[in-house]
Amino acid sequence: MAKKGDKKKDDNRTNGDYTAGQITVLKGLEAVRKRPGMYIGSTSARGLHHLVYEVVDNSIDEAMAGFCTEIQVVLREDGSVTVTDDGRGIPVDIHPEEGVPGVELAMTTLHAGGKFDKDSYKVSGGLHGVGVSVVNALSEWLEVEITRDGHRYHQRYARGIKETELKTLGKAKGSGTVVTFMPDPEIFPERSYNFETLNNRLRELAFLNKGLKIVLTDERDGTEETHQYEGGLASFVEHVRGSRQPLHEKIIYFEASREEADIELAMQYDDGFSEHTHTFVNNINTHEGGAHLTGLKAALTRTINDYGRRNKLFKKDEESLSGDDVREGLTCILSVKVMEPQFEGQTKTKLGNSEVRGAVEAAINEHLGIFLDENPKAAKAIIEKSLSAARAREAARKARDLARKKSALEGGVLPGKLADCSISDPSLCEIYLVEGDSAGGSAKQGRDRSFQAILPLKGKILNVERARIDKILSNEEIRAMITAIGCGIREDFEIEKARYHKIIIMTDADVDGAHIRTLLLTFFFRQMRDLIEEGYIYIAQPPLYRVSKGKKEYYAYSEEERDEYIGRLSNGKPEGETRGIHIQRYKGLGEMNPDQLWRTTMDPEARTIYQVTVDSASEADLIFSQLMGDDVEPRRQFIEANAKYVKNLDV
Ligand code: 0RA
Repeated sequence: MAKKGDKKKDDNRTNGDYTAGQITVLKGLEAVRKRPGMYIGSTSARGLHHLVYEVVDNSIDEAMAGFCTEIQVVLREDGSVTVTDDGRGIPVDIHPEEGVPGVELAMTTLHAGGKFDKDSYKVSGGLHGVGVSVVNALSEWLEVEITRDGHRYHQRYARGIKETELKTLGKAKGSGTVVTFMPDPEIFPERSYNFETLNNRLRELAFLNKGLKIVLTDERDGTEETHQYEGGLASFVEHVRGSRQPLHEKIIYFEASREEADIELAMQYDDGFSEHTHTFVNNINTHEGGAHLTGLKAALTRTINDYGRRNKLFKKDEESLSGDDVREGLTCILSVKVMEPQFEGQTKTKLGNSEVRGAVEAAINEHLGIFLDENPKAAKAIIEKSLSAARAREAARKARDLARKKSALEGGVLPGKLADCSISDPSLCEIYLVEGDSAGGSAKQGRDRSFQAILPLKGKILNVERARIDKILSNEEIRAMITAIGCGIREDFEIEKARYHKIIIMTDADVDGAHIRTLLLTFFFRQMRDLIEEGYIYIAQPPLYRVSKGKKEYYAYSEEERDEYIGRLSNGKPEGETRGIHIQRYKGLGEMNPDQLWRTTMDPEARTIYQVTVDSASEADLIFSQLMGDDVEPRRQFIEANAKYVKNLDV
């Protein structure tokens, strides 16, 4: 370890004489550069965006501690990103044991992050909490500017190693931190930031941190968005609810501070049939739920049943509402902040702290109870809605039992239209959901039947967004899909039973095709969300053009590609000499023969398929509601805008 005042040794560093402390630092950062995926998940676009979240998380921590009111994120034209906050500023004083400024420790020591001063934070967010040193290690260069104690300071690093000492730039008022970093091209093959992806997460962070102002500026095109919500989660619920019709005007909202956790909840019922619950722990979306969600569900069921019973709103004494009944048509956001969260589950998004369950349950029992007592009209509407859900559920149960008897939903009998594959290891198997019987026929002929199954779907499938579960299950196309995939839906969903680990949606490259694709994605998102989270859902990309001359032929998946092939076939000769080149535009899959369909869209060696991912579950929730809800206009606009650009459907 370098000792305080060990100036001479420090100077020697440039001569290759490293101190033990510096060697540890270098080894740590080397490890990050060697295996970036271990620290930021991947070096794809996702990992690239993760860098921004990691830096922003430090500023959010400062906001949660009550010292920061505004965060600014700027995407620079040169590809770098600047994150500015008005917090206390990263400490610059010399660390007593390490002998270097606090900021340098934070920037070069793994896991030190902002948490090297444990006393200054009650709770801390952070996606994986790996800290800003990881961003530093993975940046071609990084500059930090700190204002505090009446001065401005600056330091620069390259690939995690300091390039300059911490210097004073002069006197300055106020306080705050500015971090600018350039993602390293040696690490990230793709370095283009997506404004919407960042904007969705920053909006979410603003909702989750009431009053905090977050500005995102894109200097590449001048776009700017500001997020600041005095309503906190109540604003979040309003946002996620979108245009669904509320059952009661006032959003149920409370904040409670308990020993086990700080709790914030907002909820509102609408006249729809889906549930839209999103839970967070220390600003992290807990997709897999956990203790806080268990507490929430228990409290809702208990409090609403209690209220109904006390106020004689149930017809018979024995009538009672199940958890699913009281959550139908509910938009609900729960955010808890926990001192030492334990994240469990496959994706580490399940809260394990069992003590939080009781705290959440008690707080919701209390506050929801008060709301219902004070708002009898809303309470009555909620109870009636839940009772009608209960009746529908009973009808669905009967329908399902009937279907079971016909063994349609049980494994046993697969749908007649399914051309199944011959091998049985799901991890090697794929199913193509194909629009239309004619394309389905070509796909059946063109496929590799050992591992590819084909299920043709005819016409438009049911819009699950506007249907109740009994109606969904009575739809033949949907039943065929559920049976073929094999893992059931919703409460009965078991991912282990999935018969294929790739479910590939293959539709025409036109507006109808886009509509069907959206319907299918809505179905998976609402009924089998884990399939999306597991990365099982894909979208096939059929070619848009065939460019040929004599025996030579190319398939183009975009207009640019088409033009490139035309150029290739004309050997760079001028326009006039392109005679003999034939260009066919495919309007539907049906225009390709089985062999062409195989070579362009189904052959794993040649095809392009997009994996459907969800960056922000709450935003995806909103998009699907908007797309598939009662309003026709947003759906039409979205489908038209995205018909050609399948990629954008990766919500
Ligand atoms: C530790 C202690 C203190 C501030 C910070 C960390 C801090 C870190 C970051 C990272 C980005 N922005 C930040 N702002 C603050 C405060 C020490 C004190 O003043 O008592």
